[in-house]
Formats: sequence, structure tokens, C-alpha cells
Amino acid sequence: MSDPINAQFRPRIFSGIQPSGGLTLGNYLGALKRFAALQGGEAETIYCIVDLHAITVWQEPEQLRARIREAAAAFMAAGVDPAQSILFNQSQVSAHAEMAWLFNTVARVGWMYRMTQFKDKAGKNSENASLGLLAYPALMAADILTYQATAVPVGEDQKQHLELTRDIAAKFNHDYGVTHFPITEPLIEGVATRVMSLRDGSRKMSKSDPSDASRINLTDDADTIATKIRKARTDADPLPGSMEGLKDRPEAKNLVNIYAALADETPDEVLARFEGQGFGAFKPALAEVAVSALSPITARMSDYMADPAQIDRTLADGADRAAAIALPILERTKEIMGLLRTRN
Ligand code: AQP
Repeated sequence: MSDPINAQFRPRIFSGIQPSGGLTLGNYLGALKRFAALQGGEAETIYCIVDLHAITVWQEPEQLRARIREAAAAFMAAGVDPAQSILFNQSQVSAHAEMAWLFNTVARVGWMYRMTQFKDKAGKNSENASLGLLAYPALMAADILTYQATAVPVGEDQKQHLELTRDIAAKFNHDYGVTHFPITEPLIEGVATRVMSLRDGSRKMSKSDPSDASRINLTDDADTIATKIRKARTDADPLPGSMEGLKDRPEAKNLVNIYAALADETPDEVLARFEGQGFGAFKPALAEVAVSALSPITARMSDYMADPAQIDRTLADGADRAAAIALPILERTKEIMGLLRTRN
């Protein structure tokens, strides 16, 4: 249930994706598809390509620029309409970085060290990780709270960061005796909140996984998609009649969940049709569903990417609209903290 404090805020949805690689089927099912579906409801929708997050690990500058545009193309190809939503890249709205600094003074160092994503990404040599990678969740809180967003659609992997955003909002409101930030709700819904690697059912499908075979990229053509699915790791057993029977078969469960999410069915509906059949029958059927869902998106992406100047104009327009919401909230935050206003 939503925190009662949120009733005092205008319903607003915010979410973002890092341009840290080409976007994957995981990003599509866990994020983009839902971003598009949430448009046109009672809440305003604001979607962001979080490039300042991407540079917390090394990015080749030219490649990053290309990936920001490619991500924008993927958002639009997946149905995010810049006329219905605000679509922009984070670094064009300086309020995100400014608010992140303010939140660096609210968040505690211990909160950051507890983040599993920091531990995973920093690896054994965490002393050598960028300071930005450690402070990443404070920037994410800034992304969300600079718009006083009441809800954030995310995949399961971002749940811990969302909890930290809520902690920062609650501590700020408590320390300064105000109701300035909502306690943002995570929207983690559907069967594809955690799409797993095609090579290892215990790891999340990720755009920065060194193995390209572990993921389906939104730019993969039909043959590549079919090959990756054919080679996906599975077991030799036939499929059971319901998900209960897949409890200890993570790779099989993952493929059934992907099928269900792409076909807009429940996993049990999918299994009811494939009960008793092996992966020799299931994988080609999954490849067909995946190709028919993803090919139109890939085609639209390449149309958008053929006109990078238009993508840049769309992002600049989105940044202006985002800044118009963010700046007054940033200024009020500074005022609450005892800083002098820089704009009226
Ligand atoms: N495998 C996934 N299943 C479901 N949802 C996913 N998301 C990412 N991977 C999956 C969701 O996509 C949104 C954007 O994620 P992000 O780009 O900010 O970073 P991430 O979660 O760290 O995604 P990646 O692909 O794993 O990026 P890298 O490799 O750069 O770290 C989020 O809502 C996320 O939950």
C-alpha cells in the first residue's frame, strides 16, 4: 500500500535506463514495455537515459554518445511517445547532479556499502572503484525525487536502490521537519521482473555481460535471436504442466517466463500447451514468439537511428520540459536546507 504522505503529491512516474551497452530483452520486458504501457494514465510519465550513471564505470566517449542515441531510439521504438511522456538524457538537466550532491549529505556511507549492486560491480578490488559507483544510489534518488515522483517502474534488481531512495526521502523529511519528498513506490510487476541470462539461470540478463550469447539485444536480427535461443542452456527433462514443477529448473523457468511475457500470457497458460514436450519443441516456438515481438521494434529503432539530429532535438526538447519541473523542486530543497536560492 502506498505511503499516506504520497496523497499530497501529484501522481508522477519516473524511470531510467543506463546507456552502458545496447539494450536487452531484460531491459525491454522489465522496463521499456511497461514504460510504454503506463503512458496516458492519471500519472505524468518522465523517462530518462541515465548517462551520468553509465559513466560510474568506464565508457569510451564516442561509443557512449552513440549508445545514448541508440537508447533514445529503443525507448521510442518500444512505444515511449515523446509527445505523451517526457523523454530526455540525464546529463542535460543539471538539477540531477545538484540534487545528488545535496543527497550525498543526507545519505550515510554505511547505506552505500550495503548495496549489492556496488559489491557486484566493484568486485574484489572495491578500493579502486569510482567514487561515483559507490554514490550511484544517491544520484538515483536525486533522479526520482527531483520530480517528486510517486512511483517508479523497475525490474527486481533495482528494488534495493528504491528502498534507499525511500530512506533518503524519509530522512530528509524528518531531519528538516517537512513533507517535501514522497515515499516513492516501486512498481515491480509481471512475470519478467528478472529476466535471467541465457547461459546461466542464476545470473540476470545484463547489457554489460561479457558474453553476447547470454542476452538478446534489441538490435539482434531474427537469425541471431533464433540461434541464441537454440543455444540457450536448458536441461533434458520435458516441461511440466505448471510452474510449480519448474521450482528447481532456473533455466527452463526463465525461458517459460520470457515466452509468457512476450506473448502476454501467464506462465501456466504456456505450460498447459507445452506439457510433456522437450526443449526441441519449445525453443523454436519461443524463437518465433521472440522474433515476432522484437522484429518490429528493431526495425523502428533503425528508422529512428537513421536520423540522429532528430533524436538530439527530441532529447533537447525533453530536457527543457524536465528542467521546468525539476528546477523549482531543487530550489525549494536548497531553501529548506538553509542555502540561498539561485533562481526565483
Ligand atoms: N534482466 C532484467 N530483467 C528485468 N529487468 C531488467 N532490467 C535490467 N535488466 C533486467 C531493468 O531495466 C531497467 C534499466 O536498468 P539499468 O540500465 O539502469 O541498469 P541495470 O539494472 O544494471 O541493467 P543492466 O542491463 O544489467 O545494465 P548494466 O549491465 O550496465 O549493469 C531497470 O528498471 C532494471 O531493473
